[in-house]
Amino acid sequence: MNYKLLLVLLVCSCIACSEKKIKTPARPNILFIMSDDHAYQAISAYTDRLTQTPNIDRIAEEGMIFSNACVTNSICAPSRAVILSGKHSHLNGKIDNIFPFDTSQITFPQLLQGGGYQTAMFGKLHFGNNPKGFDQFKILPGQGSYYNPDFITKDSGRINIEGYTTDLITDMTLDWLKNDRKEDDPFLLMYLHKAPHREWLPAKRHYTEYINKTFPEPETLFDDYSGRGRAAKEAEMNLLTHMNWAGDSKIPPEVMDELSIPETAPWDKQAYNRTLGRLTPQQKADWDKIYDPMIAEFKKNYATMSREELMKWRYQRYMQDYLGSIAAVDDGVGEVLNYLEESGLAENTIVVYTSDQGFYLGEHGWFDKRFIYNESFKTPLLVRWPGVIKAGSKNTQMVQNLDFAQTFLEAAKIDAPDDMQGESLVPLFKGQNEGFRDAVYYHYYEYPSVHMVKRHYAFVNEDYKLAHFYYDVDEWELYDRKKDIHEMNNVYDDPAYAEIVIDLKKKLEEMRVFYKDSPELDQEYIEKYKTLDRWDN
Ligand code: SGN
Ligand code: CA
Repeated sequence: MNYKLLLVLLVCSCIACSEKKIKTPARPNILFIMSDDHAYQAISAYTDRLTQTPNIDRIAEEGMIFSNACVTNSICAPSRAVILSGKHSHLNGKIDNIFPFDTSQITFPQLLQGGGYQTAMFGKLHFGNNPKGFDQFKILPGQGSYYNPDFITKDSGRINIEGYTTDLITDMTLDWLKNDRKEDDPFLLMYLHKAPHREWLPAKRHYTEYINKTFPEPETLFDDYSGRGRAAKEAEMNLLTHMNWAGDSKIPPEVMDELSIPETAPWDKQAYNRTLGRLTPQQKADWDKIYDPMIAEFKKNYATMSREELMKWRYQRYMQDYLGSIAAVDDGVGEVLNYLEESGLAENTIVVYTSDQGFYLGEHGWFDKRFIYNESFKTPLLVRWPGVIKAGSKNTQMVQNLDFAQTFLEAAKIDAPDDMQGESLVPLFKGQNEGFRDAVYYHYYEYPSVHMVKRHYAFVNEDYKLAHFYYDVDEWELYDRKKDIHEMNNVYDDPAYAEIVIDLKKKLEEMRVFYKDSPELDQEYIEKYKTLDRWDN
């Protein structure tokens, strides 16, 4: 080989080398997967009591599962605002589902975009306006629909697509990864499911399996709320008395009339027509084929069913559709994870699976969320980051949705603004837990509203939960988390806890000051809420 040829070969291989380098970005990609109302009780990586989610579980098997992840305000749009802004609701201003998000404030996707990330969002946002900081987005208007949904798109305005929403959001996500993503820049991809939000319509491929299943009941299904204050007693989220017969349990309005079943809410029948009314004739025929036998059976038995039997029946019906809706989410997560692997992207991609909050799956006789009690306060969190997180690790720290912004900014090597209020989880990913917070702050506002969960703020550490319910009550609740895992007994007035109450009240006050919350702000938000002539979400 002569020298000239050798030189040419060397130069060529150097170019190839540097090209290869450019193609593997030093900063990680971020795939943020969030579903809506997905309870940790319905992820088999947490418990396989109710269902199997093999694909979501893969993230924990190859990464880290957080058993004490929680939210700051257990409701949809406020949770999303906390995630994007890295600030508590009282500072980012999105305290409820009603008033729109203030888009003049900085969110972490804007910072990533400005810092060289490609950004895309597909699915549910629920802000009342479009997201800033995204190169591409297709979002559902408001709550979105399970079938044949409308999407608000960045490029083509409002469009309607025929199909099952969970699958459509997965397809959009895959399509962006395969066809729109530029190879050389790291990305932030937000893949946001509407499922398993009410009214829980599964995909056709899952109808038969789930409608024929029977699920174990929670221990507290028949809770009478006697150990707690007015907030739990007056909430409207009981499976028997507040869940819609038509909209939720899928008993058609004409069958309700035939059986003289009154609507549980004034929009009970309307909810059925709104959701199932969207199906094409073929989709409706497919639905009826599987749901009709269930309805016929119910018609036969209804007159002789006791309240207890009806409660049990409603729980099963609820779980069949709720868990059935999750099955398609799990399928979609599997498809996206597979693509990351096939394409070689998995190596340098942080994958997060979480929900905008937890959900009651019959615990305390409830569905929905909002409360500080465990099932809605906690949220699933599973994170995979090859090379940083050890496969199969478990973390018990009290992490919050407040922490995502600073976590992603640290991973992307971009400075977080000083006024963000979370803590980066990157050290936790590396197994370094020292110095992480040992208590969290919580504040729920949307009242009076659907489900009638009263306003409350709270201090929570590993051992206790102290909550103050206010506005039309002035009640305190204290739960001993180690002794009363189901939170059935408020021990605030128990003399044995007198010292603890004094100590925790002080801590709660300090925490309110630390996070810049105050009675004045509480009042300001109450006054703002009063300007509404109706609440709507
Ligand atoms: C709708 C639901 C409620 C739910 C809120 C908020 N009713 O109003 O059950 O609590 O959304 O949910 S429905 O009959 O319209 O489905 S959130 O996830 O967006 O906060
Ligand atoms: Ca939600």
